[in-house]
Amino acid sequence: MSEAATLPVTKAEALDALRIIGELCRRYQITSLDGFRQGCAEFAEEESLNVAILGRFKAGKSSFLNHLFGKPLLPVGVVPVTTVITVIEYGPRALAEVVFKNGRTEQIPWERIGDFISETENPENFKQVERVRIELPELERYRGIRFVDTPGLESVLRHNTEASLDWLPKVGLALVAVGVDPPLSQHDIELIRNLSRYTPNVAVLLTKVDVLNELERSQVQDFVEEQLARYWDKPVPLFPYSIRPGFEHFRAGLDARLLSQTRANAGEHHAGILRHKIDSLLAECAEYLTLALKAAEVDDSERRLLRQRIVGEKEYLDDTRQTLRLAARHAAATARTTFEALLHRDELPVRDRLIAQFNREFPGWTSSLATALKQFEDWLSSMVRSEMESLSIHHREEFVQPVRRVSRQLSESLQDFRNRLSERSVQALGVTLRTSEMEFRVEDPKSPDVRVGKIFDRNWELLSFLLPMTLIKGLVRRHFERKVSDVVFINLSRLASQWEEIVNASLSALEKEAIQRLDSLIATIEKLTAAEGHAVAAIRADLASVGQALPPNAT
Ligand SMILES: Nc1nc2c(ncn2[C@@H]2O[C@H](COP(=O)(O)OP(=O)(O)OP(=O)(O)O)[C@@H](O)[C@H]2O)c(=O)[nH]1
Ligand SMILES: [Mg+2]
Repeated sequence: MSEAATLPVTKAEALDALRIIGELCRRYQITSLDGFRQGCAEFAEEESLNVAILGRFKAGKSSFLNHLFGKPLLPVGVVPVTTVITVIEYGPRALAEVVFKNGRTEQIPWERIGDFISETENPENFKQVERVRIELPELERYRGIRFVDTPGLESVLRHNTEASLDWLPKVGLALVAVGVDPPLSQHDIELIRNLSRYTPNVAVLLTKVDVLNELERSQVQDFVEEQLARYWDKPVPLFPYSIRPGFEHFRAGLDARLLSQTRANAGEHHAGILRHKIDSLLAECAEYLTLALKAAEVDDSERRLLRQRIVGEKEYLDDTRQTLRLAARHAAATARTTFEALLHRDELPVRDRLIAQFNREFPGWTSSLATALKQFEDWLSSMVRSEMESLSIHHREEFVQPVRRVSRQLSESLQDFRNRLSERSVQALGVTLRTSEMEFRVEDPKSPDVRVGKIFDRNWELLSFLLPMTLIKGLVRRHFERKVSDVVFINLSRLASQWEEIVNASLSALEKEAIQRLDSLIATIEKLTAAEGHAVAAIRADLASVGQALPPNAT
């Protein structure tokens, strides 16, 4: 897995092959390969080779890079930290640049990158950062390779996992960070399997080995090597590592055995990886065409039946669509009551806090009722706004939770559908269809701009000039206190409804996208299985063109 086992391709050859696959995908409506095709095209254009550090959250990925660079560049910590893809490479002068999802870029001092990369400063990537790019002159020795720090997988923070998995098609060399405790999980194995679709160069970085004594270390190393050998024929190189003093020889070993070689042969590696990616893509494209070919070869009378056997009866498809719709709509229907119940728990504490504060402020509002009214209105409006804003931030995770849950449910339902489709295709025609569901791209809901409603109706103002404050102070205080309670209640409802509106818009976008994906997948299979006998020759020619899209391999 470490060596590129295939003949490298040039950029021009790769782009030619991608053009052929693109044309076939358009003709046969194969939309499932869009993400992979785009990843390959971007990789073909890259000048440098990406060395990506991937793996479970808290495995020590960012710490490893800081240690390698000898500089506390990336934020690290005991809770999930990295929330944004960060690309670090050599540049003639120090530079840090934030690239936002809308394409805007902003240069920042490198000491401020934590404001964009870390989960505490940029929770759930609400700043909508696509990636952060850093150039450092001291990385001259790694010129030609580009390090990529990725958000940790498998934590409860799903957006982090999604950001990393979405990035996989662009991977060059992958270093999978595995902490010694636990040493290698099923998820790590799945990650390596998934990565092998995109690169032949995967290595394991066994982190935090300082917490073990020498005997334990060699036991863990043997265990990890044995496990990896169970899954892959070719050895996956293993690099023990520690950032603690006394373990510098591990850095030197990694540098000599992996990074320096990679750097010296970056161009060759790049070409080998590109070949690997395009070979995988061609193989997957060929599966679709083989399905079309087998369908075209059966009798016309059997074809309809065959399509049904693969795609399923109409009722089954309607049920699948209905399941997707219901998941989104059920969450939408219950959002308001859930949010109100959630905020109801804050009503008393907020009210008590404001009334206590009010009782401290009120004695100072002495001049006239008109002024007291104005002072009260300004004070209450600003206090309520700040309370609502902090509640909105504090409960954000709970407000957006239905969106995350539904996104996961829809993804799982669609992946189940794809798996069944592949099983049915194997049963009917002996052809597998390797399709995997891309994560949903619906943007995270943004927090609302908290609005506070009008505090008073204007009748009070008419009275306010007539009544001297000293006479009515007690009355006014009681009235104001009641007003505080009412305003808190009304604005909690308003906040619930603002979040409901935002969350429901996201849920409805998710529902729409899920149905579109299902329909587009069905359309692909229907198109493929509708191929008739007279199309056999053309499909064979297309399959041959897939086989010849790249110059032949040595192996
Ligand atoms: N003992 C020991 N602790 C380490 C080592 N490397 C990292 N750690 C600790 O492991 C914790 C996680 O480190 P990070 O570098 O933030 O891990 P990460 O994989 O980047 O985490 P995410 O960005 O959240 O996915 C921190 O508390 C580090 O101090 C090591 O070599 N030895
Ligand atoms: Mg990190």
